[in-house]
Amino acid sequence: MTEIVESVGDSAQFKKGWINLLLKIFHTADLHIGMKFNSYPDDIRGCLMEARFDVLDKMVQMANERLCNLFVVAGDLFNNINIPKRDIYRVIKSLEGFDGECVLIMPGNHDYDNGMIDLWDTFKKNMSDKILYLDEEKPFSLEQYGLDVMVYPAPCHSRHSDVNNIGWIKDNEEFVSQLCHIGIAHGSLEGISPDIDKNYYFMSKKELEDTPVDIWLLGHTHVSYPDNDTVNDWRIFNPGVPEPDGLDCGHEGYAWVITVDSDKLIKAEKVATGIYRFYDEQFQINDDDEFYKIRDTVLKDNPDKKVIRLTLKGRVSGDTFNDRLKLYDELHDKTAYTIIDDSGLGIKVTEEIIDKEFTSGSFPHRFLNELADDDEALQIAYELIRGVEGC
Ligand SMILES: [Mn+2]
Repeated sequence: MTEIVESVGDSAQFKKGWINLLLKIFHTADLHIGMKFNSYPDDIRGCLMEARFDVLDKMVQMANERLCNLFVVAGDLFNNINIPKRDIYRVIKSLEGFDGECVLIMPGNHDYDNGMIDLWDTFKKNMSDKILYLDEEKPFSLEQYGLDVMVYPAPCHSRHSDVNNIGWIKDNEEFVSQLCHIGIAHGSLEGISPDIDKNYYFMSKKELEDTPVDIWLLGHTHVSYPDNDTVNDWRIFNPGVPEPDGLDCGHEGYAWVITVDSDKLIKAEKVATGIYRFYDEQFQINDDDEFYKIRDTVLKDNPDKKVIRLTLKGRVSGDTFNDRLKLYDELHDKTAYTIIDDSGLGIKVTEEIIDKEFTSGSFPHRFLNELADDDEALQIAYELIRGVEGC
Protein backbone atom coordinates (compact mmCIF):
# COMPACT_ATOMS: atom_id res chain seq x y z
CA MET A 1 0.00 0.00 0.00
CA THR A 2 1.38 3.37 -0.93
CA GLU A 3 0.16 6.64 0.36
CA ILE A 4 1.29 10.20 -0.19
CA VAL A 5 1.69 11.58 3.23
CA GLU A 6 1.85 15.31 2.55
CA SER A 7 -1.88 15.26 3.14
CA VAL A 8 -1.84 13.30 6.38
CA GLY A 9 -2.80 14.83 9.67
CA ASP A 10 -1.75 18.10 11.22
CA SER A 11 1.50 16.94 12.75
CA ALA A 12 4.64 18.27 11.16
CA GLN A 13 6.33 14.99 11.94
CA PHE A 14 3.96 13.13 9.67
CA LYS A 15 4.12 15.67 6.88
CA LYS A 16 7.58 14.91 5.66
CA GLY A 17 9.21 11.87 4.29
CA TRP A 18 6.47 9.27 4.64
CA ILE A 19 6.09 8.28 1.03
CA ASN A 20 6.18 4.53 1.60
CA LEU A 21 3.70 4.37 4.41
CA LEU A 22 2.49 0.86 5.09
CA LEU A 23 0.11 1.54 7.89
CA LYS A 24 -1.14 4.17 10.31
CA ILE A 25 -2.65 3.00 13.58
CA PHE A 26 -4.70 4.84 16.19
CA HIS A 27 -4.06 2.89 19.40
CA THR A 28 -6.20 3.27 22.52
CA ALA A 29 -7.33 1.07 25.44
CA ASP A 30 -9.00 1.34 28.84
CA LEU A 31 -11.90 3.62 27.99
CA HIS A 32 -13.82 1.90 30.82
CA ILE A 33 -17.19 2.94 29.43
CA GLY A 34 -19.77 2.37 32.16
CA MET A 35 -17.52 3.52 35.02
CA LYS A 36 -19.90 4.94 37.64
CA PHE A 37 -17.99 7.53 39.74
CA ASN A 38 -20.19 6.78 42.75
CA SER A 39 -18.26 8.99 45.15
CA TYR A 40 -19.23 12.14 43.22
CA PRO A 41 -22.48 14.17 43.38
CA ASP A 42 -25.04 13.32 40.69
CA ASP A 43 -24.46 16.17 38.25
CA ILE A 44 -20.69 15.80 37.95
CA ARG A 45 -21.04 12.01 38.09
CA GLY A 46 -23.25 12.13 34.99
CA CYS A 47 -20.75 14.38 33.20
CA LEU A 48 -17.82 12.08 33.97
CA MET A 49 -19.76 9.03 32.78
CA GLU A 50 -20.78 10.82 29.60
CA ALA A 51 -17.19 11.96 28.96
CA ARG A 52 -16.15 8.35 28.39
CA PHE A 53 -18.54 8.15 25.41
CA ASP A 54 -17.48 11.58 24.21
CA VAL A 55 -13.79 10.68 24.29
CA LEU A 56 -14.49 7.71 22.03
CA ASP A 57 -16.16 10.01 19.48
CA LYS A 58 -13.29 12.44 19.86
CA MET A 59 -10.67 9.75 19.24
CA VAL A 60 -12.49 8.38 16.19
CA GLN A 61 -12.50 11.89 14.81
CA MET A 62 -8.79 12.36 15.60
CA ALA A 63 -8.05 9.06 13.85
CA ASN A 64 -10.07 10.18 10.82
CA GLU A 65 -8.29 13.54 10.65
CA ARG A 66 -4.96 11.72 10.68
CA LEU A 67 -6.11 9.28 7.98
CA CYS A 68 -5.44 6.22 10.15
CA ASN A 69 -6.00 2.78 8.64
CA LEU A 70 -6.60 0.96 11.91
CA PHE A 71 -8.42 1.94 15.09
CA VAL A 72 -7.35 -0.42 17.88
CA VAL A 73 -8.87 -0.82 21.36
CA ALA A 74 -6.49 -3.07 23.31
CA GLY A 75 -8.93 -4.13 26.02
CA ASP A 76 -11.27 -2.59 28.61
CA LEU A 77 -13.38 -0.68 26.14
CA PHE A 78 -16.06 -1.33 28.77
CA ASN A 79 -15.65 -1.06 32.54
CA ASN A 80 -17.55 -4.26 33.25
CA ILE A 81 -19.63 -6.94 31.56
CA ASN A 82 -23.02 -5.52 32.65
CA ILE A 83 -23.47 -2.73 30.16
CA PRO A 84 -26.99 -1.60 29.15
CA LYS A 85 -27.83 -2.50 25.55
CA ARG A 86 -28.39 1.11 24.53
CA ASP A 87 -24.82 1.92 25.62
CA ILE A 88 -23.46 -1.00 23.61
CA TYR A 89 -25.31 0.26 20.51
CA ARG A 90 -23.99 3.73 21.13
CA VAL A 91 -20.39 2.50 21.32
CA ILE A 92 -20.77 0.46 18.11
CA LYS A 93 -22.18 3.51 16.33
CA SER A 94 -19.20 5.61 17.48
CA LEU A 95 -16.69 2.99 16.33
CA GLU A 96 -18.39 2.72 12.97
CA GLY A 97 -17.76 6.42 12.43
CA PHE A 98 -14.14 5.46 11.78
CA ASP A 99 -13.26 6.20 8.14
CA GLY A 100 -10.22 3.90 7.97
CA GLU A 101 -10.20 0.27 6.89
CA CYS A 102 -10.85 -1.55 10.15
CA VAL A 103 -11.56 -1.30 13.89
CA LEU A 104 -10.00 -3.96 16.15
CA ILE A 105 -11.68 -4.64 19.48
CA MET A 106 -10.22 -7.04 22.03
CA PRO A 107 -11.69 -7.90 25.45
CA GLY A 108 -9.61 -6.86 28.47
CA ASN A 109 -9.79 -8.03 32.07
CA HIS A 110 -12.70 -5.70 32.95
CA ASP A 111 -14.73 -6.63 29.87
CA TYR A 112 -13.40 -10.20 29.56
CA ASP A 113 -15.05 -12.77 27.33
CA ASN A 114 -15.46 -16.34 28.61
CA GLY A 115 -17.86 -17.22 25.79
CA MET A 116 -20.98 -16.62 27.90
CA ILE A 117 -21.04 -12.86 28.16
CA ASP A 118 -24.22 -11.06 27.00
CA LEU A 119 -22.24 -7.87 26.43
CA TRP A 120 -20.17 -9.47 23.70
CA ASP A 121 -23.08 -11.43 22.21
CA THR A 122 -24.95 -8.17 21.78
CA PHE A 123 -21.84 -6.44 20.52
CA LYS A 124 -21.07 -9.08 17.89
CA LYS A 125 -24.69 -9.31 16.71
CA ASN A 126 -24.88 -5.57 16.15
CA MET A 127 -21.43 -4.68 14.84
CA SER A 128 -20.79 -4.29 11.11
CA ASP A 129 -17.93 -5.75 9.08
CA LYS A 130 -15.92 -2.61 9.82
CA ILE A 131 -15.24 -4.07 13.28
CA LEU A 132 -13.13 -7.15 13.86
CA TYR A 133 -13.65 -8.69 17.29
CA LEU A 134 -10.55 -10.45 18.63
CA ASP A 135 -11.58 -13.09 21.16
CA GLU A 136 -9.38 -15.98 20.06
CA GLU A 137 -5.71 -16.84 20.27
CA LYS A 138 -5.09 -17.19 16.57
CA PRO A 139 -3.69 -15.01 13.80
CA PHE A 140 -6.30 -12.73 12.19
CA SER A 141 -5.47 -11.63 8.66
CA LEU A 142 -6.57 -8.16 7.60
CA GLU A 143 -6.28 -9.03 3.93
CA GLN A 144 -10.05 -8.71 3.49
CA TYR A 145 -9.64 -5.05 4.54
CA GLY A 146 -6.92 -4.51 1.97
CA LEU A 147 -4.22 -4.31 4.62
CA ASP A 148 -0.97 -6.29 4.62
CA VAL A 149 -1.38 -7.01 8.29
CA MET A 150 -1.58 -10.07 10.53
CA VAL A 151 -2.92 -9.56 14.06
CA TYR A 152 -2.03 -11.76 17.04
CA PRO A 153 -4.38 -11.09 19.97
CA ALA A 154 -3.99 -12.05 23.63
CA PRO A 155 -7.56 -11.46 24.86
CA CYS A 156 -8.67 -11.81 28.50
CA HIS A 157 -11.13 -14.56 29.40
CA SER A 158 -11.42 -13.66 33.09
CA ARG A 159 -10.91 -10.78 35.49
CA HIS A 160 -7.64 -12.12 36.89
CA SER A 161 -4.93 -14.41 35.65
CA ASP A 162 -1.50 -15.21 37.01
CA VAL A 163 -0.31 -16.10 33.51
CA ASN A 164 -0.42 -13.86 30.48
CA ASN A 165 -1.86 -14.93 27.18
CA ILE A 166 0.94 -14.17 24.75
CA GLY A 167 2.69 -17.56 24.88
CA TRP A 168 0.78 -18.96 21.90
CA ILE A 169 2.48 -16.54 19.52
CA LYS A 170 5.44 -18.52 18.23
CA ASP A 171 7.69 -18.01 15.28
CA ASN A 172 6.42 -19.85 12.18
CA GLU A 173 6.35 -19.63 8.44
CA GLU A 174 3.50 -17.12 8.61
CA PHE A 175 5.91 -14.42 9.68
CA VAL A 176 6.66 -13.48 6.12
CA SER A 177 8.30 -10.14 5.76
CA GLN A 178 5.76 -8.51 3.44
CA LEU A 179 3.20 -8.38 6.22
CA CYS A 180 3.14 -6.21 9.30
CA HIS A 181 2.68 -8.46 12.34
CA ILE A 182 0.83 -6.79 15.20
CA GLY A 183 0.53 -8.30 18.68
CA ILE A 184 -2.29 -6.97 20.89
CA ALA A 185 -2.32 -7.81 24.59
CA HIS A 186 -4.02 -6.67 27.77
CA GLY A 187 -2.27 -6.97 31.11
CA SER A 188 0.21 -5.40 33.47
CA LEU A 189 3.61 -4.48 32.08
CA GLU A 190 6.79 -5.02 34.02
CA GLY A 191 8.06 -1.85 35.64
CA ILE A 192 5.09 0.39 34.88
CA SER A 193 2.00 -1.32 36.34
CA PRO A 194 1.31 -1.79 40.03
CA ASP A 195 0.79 -5.58 40.02
CA ILE A 196 2.81 -6.87 42.98
CA ASP A 197 1.01 -10.22 43.11
CA LYS A 198 1.12 -10.62 39.31
CA ASN A 199 -2.64 -11.23 39.07
CA TYR A 200 -3.26 -9.20 35.94
CA TYR A 201 -1.78 -11.12 33.00
CA PHE A 202 1.68 -9.83 33.90
CA MET A 203 4.07 -9.42 30.96
CA SER A 204 7.81 -8.87 31.15
CA LYS A 205 9.46 -6.65 28.59
CA LYS A 206 11.76 -9.51 27.63
CA GLU A 207 8.81 -11.81 26.83
CA LEU A 208 7.34 -9.12 24.61
CA GLU A 209 10.66 -8.40 22.92
CA ASP A 210 11.26 -12.12 22.31
CA THR A 211 7.89 -12.59 20.59
CA PRO A 212 8.33 -12.34 16.81
CA VAL A 213 5.80 -9.58 16.10
CA ASP A 214 6.81 -6.23 14.63
CA ILE A 215 4.87 -4.18 17.11
CA TRP A 216 3.05 -4.64 20.41
CA LEU A 217 -0.13 -2.71 21.20
CA LEU A 218 -0.91 -3.12 24.89
CA GLY A 219 -3.67 -2.07 27.25
CA HIS A 220 -4.38 -2.18 30.98
CA THR A 221 -1.87 0.19 32.53
CA HIS A 222 -3.46 3.58 33.05
CA VAL A 223 -0.32 5.58 32.23
CA SER A 224 1.29 5.68 28.83
CA TYR A 225 4.40 3.78 27.76
CA PRO A 226 6.91 4.82 26.67
CA ASP A 227 6.94 8.12 28.49
CA ASN A 228 8.08 10.18 25.47
CA ASP A 229 5.77 12.26 23.27
CA THR A 230 7.34 10.94 20.08
CA VAL A 231 9.43 7.82 19.47
CA ASN A 232 11.25 6.28 16.53
CA ASP A 233 12.15 2.67 16.06
CA TRP A 234 10.14 1.47 19.05
CA ARG A 235 8.05 -1.72 19.35
CA ILE A 236 6.07 -1.77 22.61
CA PHE A 237 3.26 0.71 23.24
CA ASN A 238 0.68 1.29 25.95
CA PRO A 239 -1.59 4.33 25.57
CA GLY A 240 -2.91 4.74 29.14
CA VAL A 241 -6.48 5.90 29.80
CA PRO A 242 -7.75 8.28 27.11
CA GLU A 243 -10.05 9.96 29.64
CA PRO A 244 -8.75 10.58 33.18
CA ASP A 245 -10.68 8.55 35.74
CA GLY A 246 -9.92 9.97 39.18
CA LEU A 247 -7.79 12.17 41.42
CA ASP A 248 -4.95 9.66 41.21
CA CYS A 249 -4.80 10.21 37.43
CA GLY A 250 -2.81 13.40 37.00
CA HIS A 251 -2.33 13.23 33.22
CA GLU A 252 -4.58 14.54 30.45
CA GLY A 253 -5.42 11.22 28.75
CA TYR A 254 -3.52 9.88 25.75
CA ALA A 255 -3.53 7.65 22.71
CA TRP A 256 -0.76 6.64 20.29
CA VAL A 257 -0.73 7.40 16.59
CA ILE A 258 1.73 4.89 15.19
CA THR A 259 3.10 4.86 11.68
CA VAL A 260 4.77 1.85 10.12
CA ASP A 261 6.56 2.39 6.82
CA SER A 262 7.19 -0.26 4.20
CA ASP A 263 10.60 -0.99 5.72
CA LYS A 264 8.74 -1.57 9.00
CA LEU A 265 10.34 1.44 10.56
CA ILE A 266 8.00 2.50 13.34
CA LYS A 267 7.39 6.08 14.42
CA ALA A 268 4.82 7.16 16.95
CA GLU A 269 3.30 10.31 18.32
CA LYS A 270 1.44 10.50 21.62
CA VAL A 271 -1.73 12.57 21.30
CA ALA A 272 -3.72 14.15 24.14
CA THR A 273 -7.31 12.96 24.13
CA GLY A 274 -8.98 13.69 27.49
CA ILE A 275 -11.95 15.96 28.16
CA TYR A 276 -11.90 16.32 31.96
CA ARG A 277 -8.73 16.74 33.99
CA PHE A 278 -8.21 15.83 37.65
CA TYR A 279 -6.01 17.80 40.05
CA ASP A 280 -5.09 16.89 43.60
CA GLU A 281 -3.24 19.94 44.90
CA GLN A 282 -1.82 21.14 48.20
CA PHE A 283 -1.13 24.80 48.84
CA GLN A 284 1.04 26.11 51.66
CA ILE A 285 -0.18 29.66 52.21
CA ASN A 286 1.87 32.30 54.02
CA ASP A 287 -0.12 35.46 53.32
CA ASP A 288 -3.29 36.82 51.75
CA ASP A 289 -1.69 37.24 48.34
CA GLU A 290 -0.83 33.57 48.20
CA PHE A 291 -4.38 32.71 49.22
CA TYR A 292 -5.90 34.72 46.37
CA LYS A 293 -3.34 33.38 43.88
CA ILE A 294 -5.11 30.02 44.22
CA ARG A 295 -7.89 31.58 42.16
CA ASP A 296 -5.52 32.20 39.22
CA THR A 297 -4.11 28.69 39.39
CA VAL A 298 -7.47 26.97 39.61
CA LEU A 299 -9.32 29.11 37.08
CA LYS A 300 -6.78 29.08 34.23
CA ASP A 301 -7.16 26.70 31.24
CA ASN A 302 -10.74 25.38 30.96
CA PRO A 303 -11.79 25.42 34.63
CA ASP A 304 -15.19 24.00 33.64
CA LYS A 305 -13.41 20.74 32.78
CA LYS A 306 -11.43 20.53 36.02
CA VAL A 307 -12.13 18.24 38.95
CA ILE A 308 -10.01 19.47 41.85
CA ARG A 309 -9.21 18.55 45.42
CA LEU A 310 -7.57 21.48 47.22
CA THR A 311 -5.81 21.01 50.51
CA LEU A 312 -5.04 24.39 52.04
CA LYS A 313 -2.56 24.89 54.86
CA GLY A 314 -1.06 27.99 56.41
CA ARG A 315 -2.13 31.38 57.74
CA VAL A 316 -3.99 34.37 56.34
CA SER A 317 -5.32 37.62 57.84
CA GLY A 318 -8.52 37.52 59.87
CA ASP A 319 -10.38 39.39 57.11
CA THR A 320 -9.32 36.97 54.43
CA PHE A 321 -10.07 34.01 56.66
CA ASN A 322 -13.57 35.27 57.36
CA ASP A 323 -14.13 35.99 53.66
CA ARG A 324 -12.69 32.73 52.41
CA LEU A 325 -16.04 31.16 51.54
CA LYS A 326 -16.52 33.79 48.83
CA LEU A 327 -13.48 32.47 47.01
CA TYR A 328 -14.60 28.88 47.55
CA ASP A 329 -18.02 29.70 46.09
CA GLU A 330 -16.37 31.19 43.02
CA LEU A 331 -14.21 28.08 42.57
CA HIS A 332 -17.23 25.80 43.01
CA ASP A 333 -19.14 27.83 40.41
CA LYS A 334 -16.46 27.96 37.76
CA THR A 335 -14.94 24.48 37.96
CA ALA A 336 -16.56 21.16 37.10
CA TYR A 337 -16.17 20.10 40.72
CA THR A 338 -14.00 21.25 43.62
CA ILE A 339 -13.47 19.66 47.02
CA ILE A 340 -11.74 21.91 49.56
CA ASP A 341 -10.09 20.83 52.80
CA ASP A 342 -8.99 23.95 54.66
CA SER A 343 -8.75 22.41 58.12
CA GLY A 344 -5.07 23.36 58.09
CA LEU A 345 -5.78 27.01 57.35
CA GLY A 346 -5.92 29.60 60.17
CA ILE A 347 -5.61 33.27 61.08
CA LYS A 348 -2.17 34.81 61.21
CA VAL A 349 -1.51 36.26 64.69
CA THR A 350 -0.42 39.89 64.66
CA GLU A 351 0.36 42.46 67.35
CA GLU A 352 -2.96 44.04 66.55
CA ILE A 353 -4.79 40.79 67.29
CA ILE A 354 -2.86 40.29 70.53
CA ASP A 355 -3.71 43.86 71.64
CA LYS A 356 -7.32 43.40 70.69
CA GLU A 357 -7.87 40.04 72.30
CA PHE A 358 -5.77 40.21 75.48
CA THR A 359 -5.56 42.84 78.23
CA SER A 360 -2.32 44.79 78.10
CA GLY A 361 0.03 43.52 80.81
CA SER A 362 -1.76 40.18 81.21
CA PHE A 363 0.31 37.00 81.05
CA PRO A 364 -0.83 35.95 77.52
CA HIS A 365 -0.32 39.51 76.24
CA ARG A 366 3.26 39.68 77.54
CA PHE A 367 4.04 36.08 76.58
CA LEU A 368 2.80 36.43 73.01
CA ASN A 369 4.57 39.74 72.50
CA GLU A 370 7.83 38.14 73.58
CA LEU A 371 7.39 35.57 70.81
CA ALA A 372 6.68 38.22 68.17
CA ASP A 373 9.97 37.55 66.34
CA ASP A 374 9.32 33.83 65.97
CA ASP A 375 6.31 33.48 63.69
CA GLU A 376 5.78 29.78 64.13
CA ALA A 377 6.18 29.79 67.94
CA LEU A 378 3.82 32.77 68.17
CA GLN A 379 1.22 30.96 66.10
CA ILE A 380 1.42 27.78 68.17
CA ALA A 381 1.35 29.67 71.47
CA TYR A 382 -1.68 31.70 70.37
CA GLU A 383 -3.59 28.62 69.30
CA LEU A 384 -2.71 26.83 72.55
CA ILE A 385 -3.93 29.75 74.65
CA ARG A 386 -7.11 30.08 72.58
CA GLY A 387 -7.57 26.30 72.81
CA VAL A 388 -7.18 26.31 76.61
CA GLU A 389 -9.60 29.21 76.91
CA GLY A 390 -12.08 27.36 74.77
CA CYS A 391 -12.13 24.28 77.02
MN1 LIG B 1 -7.41 -3.77 32.56
